Amino acid sequence: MERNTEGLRDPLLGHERIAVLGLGSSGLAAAELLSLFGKTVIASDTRADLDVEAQRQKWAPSSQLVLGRNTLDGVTVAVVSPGIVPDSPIFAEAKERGIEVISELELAARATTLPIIAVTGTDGKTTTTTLIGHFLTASGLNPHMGGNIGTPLCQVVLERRSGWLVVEVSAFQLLHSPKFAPQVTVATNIAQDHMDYFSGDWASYVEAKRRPLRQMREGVAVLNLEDLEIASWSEGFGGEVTWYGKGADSQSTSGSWDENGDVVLRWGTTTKRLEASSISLLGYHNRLNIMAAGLGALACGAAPGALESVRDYQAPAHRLQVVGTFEGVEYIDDSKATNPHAAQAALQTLSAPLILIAGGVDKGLSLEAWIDDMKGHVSALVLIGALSERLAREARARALTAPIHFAGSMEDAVRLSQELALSGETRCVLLSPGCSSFDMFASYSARGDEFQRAVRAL
Ligand code: UMA
Repeated sequence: MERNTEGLRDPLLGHERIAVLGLGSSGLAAAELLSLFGKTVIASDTRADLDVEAQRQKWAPSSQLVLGRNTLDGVTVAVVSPGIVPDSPIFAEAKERGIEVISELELAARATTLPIIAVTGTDGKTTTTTLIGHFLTASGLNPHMGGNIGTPLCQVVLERRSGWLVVEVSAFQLLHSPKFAPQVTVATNIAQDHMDYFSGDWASYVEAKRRPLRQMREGVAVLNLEDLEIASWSEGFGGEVTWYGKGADSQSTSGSWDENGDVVLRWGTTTKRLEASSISLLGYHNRLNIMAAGLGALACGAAPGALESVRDYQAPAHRLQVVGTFEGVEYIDDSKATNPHAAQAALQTLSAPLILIAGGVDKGLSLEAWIDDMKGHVSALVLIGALSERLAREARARALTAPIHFAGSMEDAVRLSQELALSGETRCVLLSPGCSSFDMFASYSARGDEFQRAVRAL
């Protein structure tokens, strides 16, 4: 593993004292990267009880650690963690003092000399990112995945000095990324999400998601033709656009679309058909992800034949993951559905009827379209978490006739769902919460793990 500056460039030339705000995985990786260039890091976190002694050993000796508050003392640039909300007073203070604020993502992109393919959008990012990684690996192109998917990009950049960086980018990261301009950007779709973080400012959320395309002067944009918002992003784009989805077959020389469950990809003079029988991922939304990833990988130079490796691609956990069948009832874990749009895709993919376990953090999003999709699909609704009361109220107001139940824990929700299934006709229980998990769990994966544990304990 590399730990020198070879193959990297100073991301903040001329700046010597840099604040790192927030010491989660992003902040710690940023502090280490800055230290490699001899910068004095003023690292701070609002948590007073944080233990970062082990990581601190990797920082430049002149660095300082401040716990219990964030500080900008004596710095010219601040590297900010994605979890710090835009209306935090620290941003107003930075502005007043003329301190440049950049994301950890931006810092990493400035430091690396490797080509980047970024995946932006609301849903499908992680599946698309891992599929691109899978296709590039099958092509021998040495991809390294990072960003919102889990490993901070600064850490990837510290450890890898050749190959492609395949990066899932979030709106939180892009908000403070004024120069981030990948070689290839894939945009999946735009739906309501994170309105709590953006204080209801929809335009800021969409603009953050669009940012890589606004800033690219050249390169390739892979855009979803079926999403009206994304389709409009080709306007003013400086590079080459390739489309996927319905209608893409009649567009330009490159594109991807569905033909009776097969995914067809055209790239210049080559046409590649991925047979439906070779695709294990469920649902049309996942075929869109395959189209997006296939075109993205081709834009990075993957061999068309490498796309056949879709045959042995395994979806990441907690995305329409079949846990098993117990006493004739099938249990499906879709804990990654952290907004209503993602939960709608699950309902549209699976056969009705099903018992739906839903709820979690109230992100201030519209629930109407999701509730409408529940009609005819859901035979009973089992609600958990903070959104329960509002979801039940709005479901009744929109005339959802399925009975609504409340559960205090995942274990109770699973047990109740089993009773409902065994006393009726429904043979499928789906966890697809439509909300983030932080009211009851550490993450969506902890929530999914808890669901799977409860199911296996039945
Ligand atoms: N903190 C402050 N000041 C504040 C607020 C927080 O100092 O005002 C501190 C907290 O006390 C904590 C640290 O900042 O110690 C947390 O930072 P963080 O929340 O940014 O967490 P990281 O560990 O750096 O994780 C981040 C992403 N987290 C968020 O966007 C909230 C991870 O995405 C990402 O995987 C990781 O960087 C690596 O790139 C998670 C996520 O939930 C999975 N993303 C959202 C989503 O997918 O919906 C966007």
